[in-house]
Amino acid sequence: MSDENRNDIPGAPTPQPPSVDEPTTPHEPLPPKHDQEAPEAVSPTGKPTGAPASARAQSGAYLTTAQGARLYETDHSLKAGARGPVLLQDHHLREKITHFDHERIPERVVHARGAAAHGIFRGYGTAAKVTKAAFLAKDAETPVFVRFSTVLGSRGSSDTVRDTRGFATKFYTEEGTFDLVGNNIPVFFIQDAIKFPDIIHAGKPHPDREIPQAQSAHDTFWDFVTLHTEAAHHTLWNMSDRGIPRSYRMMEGFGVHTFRLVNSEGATTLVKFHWKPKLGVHSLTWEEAQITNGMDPDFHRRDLADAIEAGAFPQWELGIQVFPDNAEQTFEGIDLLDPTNIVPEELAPVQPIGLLTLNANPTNFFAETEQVAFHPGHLVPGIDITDDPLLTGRLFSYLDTQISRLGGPNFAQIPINRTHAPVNDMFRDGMHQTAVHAGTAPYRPNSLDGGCPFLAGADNGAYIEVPVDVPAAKKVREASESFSDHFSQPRLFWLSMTPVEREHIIAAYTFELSKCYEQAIKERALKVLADIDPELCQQVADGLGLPAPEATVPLADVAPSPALSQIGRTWPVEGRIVGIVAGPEADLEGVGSVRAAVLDAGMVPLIIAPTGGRLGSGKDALDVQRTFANARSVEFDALLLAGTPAPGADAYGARDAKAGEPSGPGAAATDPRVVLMVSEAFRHGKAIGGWGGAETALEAAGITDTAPGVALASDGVSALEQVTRLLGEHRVWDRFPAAV
Ligand code: HDD
Repeated sequence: MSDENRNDIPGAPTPQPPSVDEPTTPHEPLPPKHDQEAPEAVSPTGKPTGAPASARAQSGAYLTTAQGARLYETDHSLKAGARGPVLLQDHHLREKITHFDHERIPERVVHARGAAAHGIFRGYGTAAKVTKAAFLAKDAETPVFVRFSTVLGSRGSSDTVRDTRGFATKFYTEEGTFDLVGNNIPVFFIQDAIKFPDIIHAGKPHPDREIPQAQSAHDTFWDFVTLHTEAAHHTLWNMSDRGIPRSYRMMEGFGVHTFRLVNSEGATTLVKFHWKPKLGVHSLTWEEAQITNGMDPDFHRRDLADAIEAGAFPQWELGIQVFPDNAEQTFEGIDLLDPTNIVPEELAPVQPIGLLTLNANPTNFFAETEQVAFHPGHLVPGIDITDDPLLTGRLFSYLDTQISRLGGPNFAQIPINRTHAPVNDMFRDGMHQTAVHAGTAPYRPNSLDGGCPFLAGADNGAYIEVPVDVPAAKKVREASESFSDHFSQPRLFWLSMTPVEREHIIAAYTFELSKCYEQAIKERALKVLADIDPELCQQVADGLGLPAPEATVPLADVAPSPALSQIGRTWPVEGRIVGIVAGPEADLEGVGSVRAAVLDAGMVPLIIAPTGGRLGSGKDALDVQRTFANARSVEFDALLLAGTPAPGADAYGARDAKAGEPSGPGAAATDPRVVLMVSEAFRHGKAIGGWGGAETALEAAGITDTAPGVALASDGVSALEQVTRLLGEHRVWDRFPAAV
């Protein structure tokens, strides 16, 4: 604010010392950008949801108190003289500090760290035979909000830890909100919700020192999962590459439980929900995950937000596996009520029923990502539950936890949690009530408010539970006998893995168990592995330096399910990050053309140069996005080593090399940071292309130009063509097994 304007405010004393000038003169805020409006005022499709504009957080150009009184100063407390004591009567000071003191709310007891996005779900209409859910109808479009998360870590923990990932979707349907609260792993550690506090206490940091953070590599976790062998299947998935996804955009999602669908005739079907990512299912290597933890703890959060901001909207197909709703609730001998079981896709194919597109980042992390409250009991007509004892416990837990996390029973009124269907619930008052309810008769029946609200029937969209038979039985604290096979399904998963994936699993078990202090826990873990597969057990035992025990159960004769492997298919490369390494005398024309070609292929080019700024001059100058000092190989899906225009030119910054002794024959011409980047990229199975002198960097890293996945060409664009083909398979799998 200029001094001239300040004098316009009647009675405002000249602040002491003078305030910093406002960067602009006061004016009314610009109309909110589409995605800056409160989510209840406009959905991501741009459809107004009927909420008043006054519900928006900010209005007016002037800084005010919470009561709307305009402020002339906010940088100095009210004092008795510039050097005197601060006065208690300073309401603005007290209000500002008090509000700040209460800014944090309890983090989620599990899934505390997450990232989310808005999007749209479009039904294909293919599920019409099995469900009457209106949002699944052909071309029906429903706004959604999806939150991805890790399970064990605190809010501030790292993204790329080994853990299960949450995949929770809120569908704001016209028939009420449907929440599909799933994970990226299709099975769960326990079969009964009563054990949830136990598994989480075991997985969270030890209660004495509160370490380790966001890790399963510690005694209590392995103590629990080896004492409860029903956890063997989920644990094996965690130790596989699924435990360290490359990106939230490249994860499958699973509803885990079996759900019951109801069609318009009242006929029921059992289903399992699957999310299939358009970009394929891909993972980090363990070494990449560890380096990323330090280099960019927000790696997955940033990746999701950047992709959406760049317009590379991630997509998933929703699919269902369909099973007859029989009295036994089994399919091909697999108990559908046991959440430690999958049904192989070869036995029941996943049938696509709709498409999810995430197309808008949250405007405010706290208001949306932090305050969103999911619940597996938020169902719509056409979708019902089964008697899975894990699901039943969840139906209690989620509402209960929100009451303490969000401070009372009115969290459904928080904008991100508001349903897009009309609400008339007769719930009144309570902490943080923001509605002004009219009428005098919040009870039913009543004759004072005209009898309103009325009950709906099936004809006008009431949610009516399916009247399924409940078998006559004795009250017992027991599991069904069919829940007692804990090893056939982990064996099925193990046998479905390719040799590279098995190597990674062995390395993960060996790493995690070697972090345990208790010998008895390691030995017990080996016994569990022996009952899954003797080869797996032997290899982990070798790594731990322990004898491999014999199996205690007959090994199940199960057919592998190739659909469980992540390797062997090709996928779109959209959104992949290609690092272009350019030395001090790089072929700038070539760098410019390859950069354009990367963009044309729908990928993201990042130029890595010795220093920041621009490469070249004039209109063809290129911005540098990363420097040799701040780039690390884990950021890139592939590397392109730019050539030099003349032989013998300074290809990769030899003159800037400061640290480390060069090691290879080409080392004299290569900055050691480039050598590290290239050798890490190679070790992690990444495609490496290059032209005109690129071999010097390869030589320096001890890599021959005939190694698998190395594409040297006469120009950058030809090298990129080969790299793009390699990227479709995610990694150069021929380079494995390697110790990563
Ligand atoms: Fe849970 C959060 C997924 C079992 C109790 N769970 C939570 C979230 C996801 C899942 C994705 C984070 C939602 C968000 O982003 O806000 N949980 C699962 C899956 C399970 C599962 C796929 C098994 C199939 N959960 C489970 C059990 C219980 C809970 C058995 C308790 C008996 N889960 C909770 C919770 C959380 C939660 C304590 C913490 C924060 C929240 O609910 O909102 O209620």
